[in-house]
Amino acid sequence: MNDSTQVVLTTCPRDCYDSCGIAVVRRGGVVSQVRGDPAHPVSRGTLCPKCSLGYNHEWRDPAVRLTRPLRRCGPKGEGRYEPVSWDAAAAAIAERLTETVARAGAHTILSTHYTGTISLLASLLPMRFFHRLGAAEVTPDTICNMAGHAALGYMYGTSLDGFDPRTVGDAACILLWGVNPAVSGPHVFEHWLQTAPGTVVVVDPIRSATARAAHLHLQPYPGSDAALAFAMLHVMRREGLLDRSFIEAHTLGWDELEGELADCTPEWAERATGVPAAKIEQAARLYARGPSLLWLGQGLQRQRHGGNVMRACAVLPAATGNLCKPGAGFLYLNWNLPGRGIDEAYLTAPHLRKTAATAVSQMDLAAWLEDAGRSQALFCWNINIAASNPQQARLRAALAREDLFTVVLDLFQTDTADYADFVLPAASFLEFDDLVASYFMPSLSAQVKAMEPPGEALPNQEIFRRLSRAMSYSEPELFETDAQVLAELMQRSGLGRDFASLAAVGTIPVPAVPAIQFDGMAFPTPSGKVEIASARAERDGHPRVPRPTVDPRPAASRLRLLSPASPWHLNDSFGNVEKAEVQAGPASVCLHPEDAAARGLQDGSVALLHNDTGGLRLRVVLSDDVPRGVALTHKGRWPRREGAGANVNVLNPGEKSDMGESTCVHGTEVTVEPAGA
Ligand SMILES: Nc1nc2c(c(=O)[nH]1)N[C@H]1C(S)=C(S)[C@@H](COP(=O)(O)OP(=O)(O)OC[C@H]3O[C@@H](n4cnc5c(=O)[nH]c(N)nc54)[C@H](O)[C@@H]3O)O[C@H]1N2
Ligand SMILES: Nc1nc2c(c(=O)[nH]1)N[C@H]1C(S)=C(S)[C@@H](COP(=O)(O)OP(=O)(O)OC[C@H]3O[C@@H](n4cnc5c(=O)[nH]c(N)nc54)[C@H](O)[C@@H]3O)O[C@H]1N2
Ligand SMILES: [Mo]
Repeated sequence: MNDSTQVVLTTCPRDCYDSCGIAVVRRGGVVSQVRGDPAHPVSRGTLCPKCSLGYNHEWRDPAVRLTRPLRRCGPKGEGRYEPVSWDAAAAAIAERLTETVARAGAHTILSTHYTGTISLLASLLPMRFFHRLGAAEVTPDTICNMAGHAALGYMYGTSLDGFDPRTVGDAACILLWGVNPAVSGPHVFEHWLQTAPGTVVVVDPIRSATARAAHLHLQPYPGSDAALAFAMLHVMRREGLLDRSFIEAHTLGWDELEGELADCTPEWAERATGVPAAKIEQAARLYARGPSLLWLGQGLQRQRHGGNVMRACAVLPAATGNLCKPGAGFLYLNWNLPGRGIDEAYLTAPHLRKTAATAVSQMDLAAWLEDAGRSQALFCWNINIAASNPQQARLRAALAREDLFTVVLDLFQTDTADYADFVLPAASFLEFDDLVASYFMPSLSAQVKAMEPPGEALPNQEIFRRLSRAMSYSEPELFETDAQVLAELMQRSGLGRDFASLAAVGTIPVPAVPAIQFDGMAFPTPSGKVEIASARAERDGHPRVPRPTVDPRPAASRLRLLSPASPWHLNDSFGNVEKAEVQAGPASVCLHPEDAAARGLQDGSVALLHNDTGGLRLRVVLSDDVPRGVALTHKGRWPRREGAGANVNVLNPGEKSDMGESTCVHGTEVTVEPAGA
């Protein structure tokens, strides 16, 4: 018997700013523990509690995981299934798809997917199959961050090339706007932000854990950030803190915005945003003096005018010359894959698509799925729409359509899987080789197989190879093995390494030395300048320049409901991890004591939250971490594990923000009252 100890270095591919290095300990050939890699610069030997619980329990428990392909044998939504062989499942799915293409057209087959894993093969290689099929694509980012991408695209030409976090030592000020890394990137928070020498300023309506640890916290009412940004610009202009020569040389349209600033005094902004004028002045001075880093959160842009908010905030670096030098710049997502040597087009093979792609916003998914003319079949992979998408009740009713042929790939029997005609068991990141590109740190990491998948589970990409074979497709791109793709990717990357040599070290920095964002003042916009005024935005029906917008506050009886990231969940992953569930406690809503008292609610009472979209009972927690007028709960619970069979998205109307057909979930409004009323 082999009782030796072996450590496999791998990488966490959850949708998180951290992308932690992991050490998988194997004893006697069996995985005994999944923990942080002590040598990894981000995780430094510990995993966050949620991943540690998940990866050491449910994720490695064959009794909890999906292990065999399943065929539905009861009504949709009920979750009754019988195991079938991979061959039988693939043949039946292929037959139905072929028939659907012939009868209704491939555009009636919808593919919805997101970031259940962000590893490159498991998240991108299946695109080859869907391009070949000609399926409609549910635009992935519309559930998360598309408004911000659109906004930064207008102004800077890209949203994917942020500041290099390794230059933080040069930053005198770090401004975090609508991002809460203490929760959404706990290791980045601990090992990057908390050790940074600069002054930390946080803008968040909630006194979040990140805000509590900051030197200065500005607490605007949700959806009022554009006004706050304009007031900061007003102060900078009044006090001569603008970088006129940078503005002159490298921006377009400043004069169209400047006229607007006169009225945007700190006193005006105090009334509009709730932030004291003195704090606005303090933040403006700190940031303008610089060098300053600006981290624009994904939470920030999930508002009705989220695109405009992002544009307004993104004026700050250009107006103060906090760009193109160490310790300066802004970051949304560092997700420029080609910039890291990854040939994205090779991975996804868009040339396999022969007809124009139909694009569907996640905000419209329920409407599409209830319309048989627009949807005959649905693939869900790397996403749990019955938990994370808006209009939860309407979406579930649509998913229950008997004639909507549905295939779900997941590790677990989720709420979404309960509506599938076929549930296909996916392998977890511990069970196959892949690559991970962090969207915060500029790095490339190996995901290394540490154990066999349970039962007959397979990596996403192998599942689609099997479906390609069953469809009798012949394009060689559809059949390249993982080993071939990894070898080709590494070879094309120009990094001078193969997969094995990357796996030996786990993570490498790419580029090797810290980079300067927009080095050489090269902005990939049509003019080559920072387009504060954007003709492209105007053509798309938006204002030419950002505006000092303030979203109207809810009517007196209503509250704004924010539902950001929870420390015990990673989106809807870990919603079924029992020990995390215990730590998270029952679903709750945080209210300001005065808002609670005005509604006859106390700490521990049960409140009914409702609006035109739905209703949900939550336990009340009182806290002045939330301002008056705002209610706070968290995303990430599995509807099936809640008493009412629903989570917060039963309240989410699925309205679109101003740009990118994207979510404005943090703009949701609810009436809150005692549950008995
Ligand atoms: N109310 C509210 N709702 C929100 C948000 C919010 O702030 N508030 N945030 C939104 C945001 S930002 C996002 S990104 C979405 C995310 O929401 P989801 O996409 O639903 O969440 P995830 O947990 O990332 O992943 C979905 C599924 O992927 C599965 N998975 C993991 N690895 C693999 C794999 O290798 N293969 C396959 N096939 N499946 C795998 C997991 O088991 C999980 O069930 O939620 C959105 N919903
Ligand atoms: N533990 C954990 N980590 C996660 C996730 C998770 O679910 N759990 N999800 C992952 C995913 S998919 C994503 S997209 C990221 C998201 O991570 P973040 O970018 O941090 O986004 P959120 O958690 O949605 O919200 C961050 C903060 O924005 C604030 N906010 C809401 N509305 C406004 C507003 O109008 N103005 C301002 N200034 N602030 C506002 C919220 O109060 C919240 O504290 O996190 C990733 N990491
Ligand atoms: Mo997200």
